[in-house]
Amino acid sequence: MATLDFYGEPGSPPCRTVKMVAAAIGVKLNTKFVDLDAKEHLKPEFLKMNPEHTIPTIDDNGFYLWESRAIAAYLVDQYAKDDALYPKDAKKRALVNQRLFFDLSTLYGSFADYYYPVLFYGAPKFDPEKFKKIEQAYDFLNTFLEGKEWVAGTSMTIADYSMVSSVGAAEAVGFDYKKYSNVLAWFERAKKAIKSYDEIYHPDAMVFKKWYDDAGAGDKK
Ligand SMILES: N[C@@H](CCC(=O)N[C@@H](CS)C(=O)NCC(=O)O)C(=O)O
Repeated sequence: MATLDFYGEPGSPPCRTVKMVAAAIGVKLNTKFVDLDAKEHLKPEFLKMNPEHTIPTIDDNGFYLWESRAIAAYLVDQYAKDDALYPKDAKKRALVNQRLFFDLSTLYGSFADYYYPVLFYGAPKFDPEKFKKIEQAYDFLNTFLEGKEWVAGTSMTIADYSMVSSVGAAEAVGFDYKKYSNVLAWFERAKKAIKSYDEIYHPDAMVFKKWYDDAGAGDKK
């Protein structure tokens, strides 16, 4: 079984994507806990690997890579027994890429933009204008999923894994994704299909919820 070093911490939604994809394709992650509170990600040894100082980061025998979606794509290209999770066919792959970039910039992007100032950077209140962007993103995703089982194409791909992390983070802090009926049906389907869900996903999502509670975020709307 392929093994590589994985730098991350429980609670981080993008770290979850990498852990779930690795589990799905049988890559073993040698996990190295990075304590963001202790600023371990700003230490010179970490910056040498990833000057952008983000987790998840992997070290595959001296090959350093960060950005969860790029890591997921690399793991499938390099180690999966087939290309099901990240098709090589140009059009199929283009659709997966579109959804991954949508997730990065819009679905997870709008979520982070609204929640993170309060959760992590001491903002006293949430900005309601930013909340509208999350709702718009979920409207888009709901539309993409109309009549579809998976977010890109006819089977599960890394775009589903990435968006399960994003929607799961939203679920953990009480965002009402259930009012988007296609998103709700897909999320339930995806959670069942991800074999590592109970082992990886759920405990990590609870850590994320604790961050929300610790920041007293419920009172800042
Ligand atoms: N788009 C990136 C986001 C990575 C990210 O921002 N990770 C956070 C933890 S969830 C982090 O490392 N924050 C520390 C920092 O940016 O200095 C990904 O998907 O990997």
